[in-house]
Amino acid sequence: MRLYLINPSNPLVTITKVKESRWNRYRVWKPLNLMVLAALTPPEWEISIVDENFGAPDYPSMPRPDLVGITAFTAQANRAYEVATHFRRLGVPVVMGGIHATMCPDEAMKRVDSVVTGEAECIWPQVLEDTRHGRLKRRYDGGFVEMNTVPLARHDLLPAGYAFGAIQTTRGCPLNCSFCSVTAFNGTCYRQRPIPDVVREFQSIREKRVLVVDDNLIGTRPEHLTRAKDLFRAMARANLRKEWISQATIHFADDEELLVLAARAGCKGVFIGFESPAPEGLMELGKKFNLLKDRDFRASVQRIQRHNIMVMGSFIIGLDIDEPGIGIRIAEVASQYGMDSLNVLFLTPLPGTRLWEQMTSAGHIALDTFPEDWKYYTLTFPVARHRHFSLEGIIEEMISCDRKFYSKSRILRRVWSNVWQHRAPLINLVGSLSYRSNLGLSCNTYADFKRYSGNRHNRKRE
Ligand code: B12
Ligand code: SF4
Repeated sequence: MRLYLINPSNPLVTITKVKESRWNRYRVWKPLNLMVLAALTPPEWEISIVDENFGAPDYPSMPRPDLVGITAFTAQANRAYEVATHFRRLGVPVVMGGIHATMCPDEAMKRVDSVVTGEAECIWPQVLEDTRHGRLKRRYDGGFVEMNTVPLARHDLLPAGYAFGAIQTTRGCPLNCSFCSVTAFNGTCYRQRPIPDVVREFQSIREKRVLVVDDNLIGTRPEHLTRAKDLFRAMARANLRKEWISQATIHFADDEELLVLAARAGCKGVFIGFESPAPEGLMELGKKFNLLKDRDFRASVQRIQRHNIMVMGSFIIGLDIDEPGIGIRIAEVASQYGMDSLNVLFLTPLPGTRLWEQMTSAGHIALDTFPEDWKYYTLTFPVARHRHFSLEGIIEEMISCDRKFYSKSRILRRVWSNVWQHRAPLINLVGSLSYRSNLGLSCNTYADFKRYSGNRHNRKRE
């Protein structure tokens, strides 16, 4: 039995434009979900994982599979349906799972043979068994699984050539920020994998550098912090010789012992969602926990960096409280905080989030012809109408922000301080060059986007 597991690409995502900018190839991340599905698949299946981010293969010239499994973020949904159509024409059953299928199962069911919602660990073996017996159901629900059922992913199945390996140690987040899908998708309960599983899986990763994909590595409660420390101790004891980056909240800065242990375990960087330079912005996004009284963000960033850990911050543009000039303001604030890198995204209503509910009921979504418009839900296009900005205005804010933060002089200054403070200067340099070279690409893509969507943005918001 032959199984293809496919990660569809979205050509609008700049990191997939490897030909246009060679720096991007270092930013193509492994599709961990497909490596997990492969690990759940019994040995009678011959598995090929296809990651279209390195270029779509010539499917007609490939041997006919018995089953195709496709994953998709919302932004990949269109391409997922194209690939599904190809295989269904050949009579090959297609199963779709992952976040988009979970949030929009009815849409997906019209375009594939079977939809798996939720997490796959307990349900995937049944899907395969049903396929073997020709009784594939239209829909399965995997729900939220116990973390000791998460297998060691099949890291051996993807070719070399990725800059980073990938691993997951926790799922779920109780904080439910308005724009984020994680709480709706992985639940409010913060679930942790057994530490020995994580250590064993780390040992099976061949890349020296690893992305720990957890949404919130340290959780929210004292017992979560204790577990994170235990994990870091176990990783250091195992002498993994890996350098890894992950995502956490700003509270990562608040516990000196945690920072010492993380650095010892190989932590080289954390992505932190700062989201807005204004407290009112954090309130609007429901990210109140960033509002710790008297929080000095610059001092927090420095506390993390003292352990040779980079701080890669993200902000959102297009909140109701944002006014013209917000782009430059974010670039300035990010520099004041001393962040090593900056990722700014447009406020985007993703299906299943609280923001989606708010914006659909208020009629603020401009790009709402689905599934066609999903390809613009990369968070790098303004798909909604924003209170204080025209379409052109908000794009200008984004461009001015990136130009300011990624100017040559600022990049040099940051990389120099990384060298001086022993904080992964190479990762910072490659990331910055990739951002900088994508600025030109983004401007062309924005021009196409304005032509595509212009009229739909013109309707005024109250
Ligand atoms: C790592 C990651 C990335 C990596 C991508 C890695 C990859 N897969 O290629 C990078 C950094 C590149 C990335 C980019 C983006 N990401 Co991202 N990312 C994540 C993150 C943090 C973890 C995903 C992961 O690996 N999880 C571990 C695996 C094991 O879990 P899983 O994917 O959920 O898979 C399980 C089930 O879903 C299911 N399943 C999945 N696929 C399939 C397929 C079949 C056939 C079946 C049966 C089951 C199944 O089984 C798996 C095991 O239980 C998630 C947050 C999250 N909690 O999901 C956000 C998340 C998926 N990203 C998100 C977004 C928005 C993006 C971007 C569009 C925007 C951005 N700038 O961040 C880009 C665009 C990417 C693109 N190419 O289009 C959103 C997606 C929301 C949505 N509705 O699409 C999420 C949920 C974060 C959020 N805050 O809301 N991302
Ligand atoms: S943005 Fe981060 S903290 Fe907020 S709900 Fe999502 S994962 Fe949790």
